Amino acid sequence: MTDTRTIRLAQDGFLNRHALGPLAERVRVPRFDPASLRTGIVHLGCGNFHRAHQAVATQAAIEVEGEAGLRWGIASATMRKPDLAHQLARQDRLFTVLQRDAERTHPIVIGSLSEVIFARDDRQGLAARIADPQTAIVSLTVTANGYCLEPASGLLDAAHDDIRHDLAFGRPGQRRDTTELRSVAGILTHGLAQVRAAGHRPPAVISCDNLPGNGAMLRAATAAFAALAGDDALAQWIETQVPFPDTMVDRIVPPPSDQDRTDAQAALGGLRDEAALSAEPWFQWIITDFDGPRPAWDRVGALFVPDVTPFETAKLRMLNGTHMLLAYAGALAGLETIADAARDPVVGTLAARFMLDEQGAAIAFDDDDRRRYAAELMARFRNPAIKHQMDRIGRNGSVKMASRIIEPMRENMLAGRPVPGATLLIACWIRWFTLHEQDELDVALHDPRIDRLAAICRDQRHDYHAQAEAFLTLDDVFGEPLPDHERVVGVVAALLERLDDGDARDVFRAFSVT
Ligand code: CS2
Repeated sequence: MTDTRTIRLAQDGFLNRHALGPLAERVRVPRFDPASLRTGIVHLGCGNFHRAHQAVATQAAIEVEGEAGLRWGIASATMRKPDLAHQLARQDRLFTVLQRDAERTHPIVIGSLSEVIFARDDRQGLAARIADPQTAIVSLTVTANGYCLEPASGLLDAAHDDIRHDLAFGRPGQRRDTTELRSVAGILTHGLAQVRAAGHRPPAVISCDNLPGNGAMLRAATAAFAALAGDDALAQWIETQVPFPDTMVDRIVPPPSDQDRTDAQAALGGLRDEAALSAEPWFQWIITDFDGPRPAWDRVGALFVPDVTPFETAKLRMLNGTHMLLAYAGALAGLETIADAARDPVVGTLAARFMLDEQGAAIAFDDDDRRRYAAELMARFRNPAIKHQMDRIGRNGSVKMASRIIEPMRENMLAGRPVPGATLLIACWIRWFTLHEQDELDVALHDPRIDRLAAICRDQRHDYHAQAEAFLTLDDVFGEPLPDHERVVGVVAALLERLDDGDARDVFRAFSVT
């Protein structure tokens, strides 16, 4: 029996490292002493996904390596969440991941963070941390939006406020105090400039965000920043000397809830964990093989391959793209979570068909693999223990649309395949802005282009054709016009009218009957 009194004696009643000994009897804890970790990884974006994905895999990798693994502690930085950084510090950087499915919840305490940093309070500065010779890896989870790219082209958006701010900051590598830097490209460039000046081996920079060719894209963005900052030699060194492997990352991690905190407290014998979060059991991490030291991730489920592209394309289109349809259509049908939508006979059927027939149509998998992957994905979406709200998955649609929806849609059209699901998805997305504009949307709507997009719906209030035309010609979002542009505009306009006139479910039903 665990002595819960011993556990409760712990500081403030929060999870902390002195409690790990007694806790080991009731819950899975790190099999090393977190206080003995040294930092080998600097992570930008200490969000939920990072904590339930790379932090978990790194913990397992440290465990299999034993003593040698202790060099792989993660210094994890948040740019926007001081409260999370303070709370994690209060808990000795420990937190619980509750792995959940319909049958059971499996808690595991994670202790692989050697430091937690709130970027703006950090005296050392992220660029200097990147330049530390002990830093062998810089990883990132900043969301697609966090890279300051133009969505349709995937190139650095030089007009973005944060990029302009960082370009005005001074020549990369020359200023020591870099805490004012705001953008990923700025922080990386300044850090890498210091590495180059010191003559050290550069760290591998590993993007773990859902973007096609995420490594190549980040390399190009960082080199572009260096060139814009006037240092062509640095740009070229970044292009040729710094490894930027592509990755495919996959684990569904909803925002933490009260239920997570309550369940963690029960699992921890009464200790509180304000940083607890839940995740599905599925874990996947596929990384382009690169030169250079790394934790033993390959021994704990990560896969190093010569080319990530087929996995990444399948995941982005079939998982992330279908996620968007479930969110946009599901919310219009009055459903609350992604699991509700995936389980719904009308919306779920529509999504499954869209995933297989449209999003999966051009994937380099054979038919059996494609079907198996699609069935697994739908089963994961239906996991009732993962309560993912529509606004989380629907947010930043203008950033996600190009790679997840428009690219496969364009390929399907060029190959003569029908695209009813993609057209419906676009109509549902536009409808979110119309309803938002009329104060009738039941979910929160976040998008960096919200003002521009909502204005279209306001200005063209009942002219569905004009709305569809204005959205579909946003070239920073959609790129080149679609092959059959006029016809698509007509179909989207007709759908908008039907969505406005009647019950969204009736509109969707027409798409889900065989
Ligand atoms: C989601 C992803 O928010 C989104 O865009 O589609 O966060 C998704 O849950 C993960 O990529 C799953 O690996």
